[in-house]
Amino acid sequence: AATDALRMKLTMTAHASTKPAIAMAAHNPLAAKLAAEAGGFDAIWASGFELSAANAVPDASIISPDLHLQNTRSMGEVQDLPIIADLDTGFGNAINLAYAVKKYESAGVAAIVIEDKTFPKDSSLRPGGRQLLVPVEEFQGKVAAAKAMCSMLVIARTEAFIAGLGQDEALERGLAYEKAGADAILIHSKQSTPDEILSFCRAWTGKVPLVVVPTSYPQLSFSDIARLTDGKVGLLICGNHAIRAAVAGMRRAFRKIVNDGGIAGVEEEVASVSEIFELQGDSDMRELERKYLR
Ligand code: SPV
Ligand code: MG
Repeated sequence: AATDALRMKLTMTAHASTKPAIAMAAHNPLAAKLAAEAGGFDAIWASGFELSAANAVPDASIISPDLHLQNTRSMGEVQDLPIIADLDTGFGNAINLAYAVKKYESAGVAAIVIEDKTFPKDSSLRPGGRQLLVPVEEFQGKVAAAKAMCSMLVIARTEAFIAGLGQDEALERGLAYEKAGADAILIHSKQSTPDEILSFCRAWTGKVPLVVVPTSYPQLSFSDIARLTDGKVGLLICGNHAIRAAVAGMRRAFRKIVNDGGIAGVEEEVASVSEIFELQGDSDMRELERKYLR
């Protein structure tokens, strides 16, 4: 059901000059629940960057596949928005991916994103990162394998701009991945202005919607992006704003406690204990206690 809802949202918004679907990043179930509670998001982006950061390791295929799967599944257990799982390069070749997608589908995931870099990957946003792409045919095999083995949406991501290969290569790869069966194409850029992405979107002649992650070019509003790309963007991903908000909030509070030599000064700026009880689903547990504890 979550996959159908996301599919509908993606295809209805793309090509219609309306607001694209918006996904908010999360790195754990609590962040996913807070994103759902915010009310304005259509999906949760189970971000590899966020999960890596939450474990204080680089976003470079270092997190174990088991931890990745378990974290993704638990995000879906505490809130109802569809989960878009960031499978990076697919944990290996097309065969590794073919086995992995079944596990993500069983975990309740609605959509996956796979990217055309070599394994192990490096973060797209890292200055001077090691960005090598696999041959087009090899990645088409990954897209086809994922499509054949599950009914989740398969979003194929090209890192052609990230690898410095230019728009022609990006368009060629996007079209090749659509041909292999991708439901949408994610086009990523780390330029500090949206020019590269806007130009790609305008030149896009494929039929499937586009997906963008405007982390490095945050100037445009969601509706600006929809308008300036002729409605070809069906999904916008806020790539890492949960972990960045968490880090900024903790740093501020920790610094103040150390400087103040006490905890009174942060009372106003941290969540109350009762808010945390509520996020833990405390009232549901009390209800179970009332009914069943004898
Ligand atoms: C992520 O959030 O893990 C992404 C987006 O893949 S980016 O970090 O910009 O590559
Ligand atoms: Mg990622």
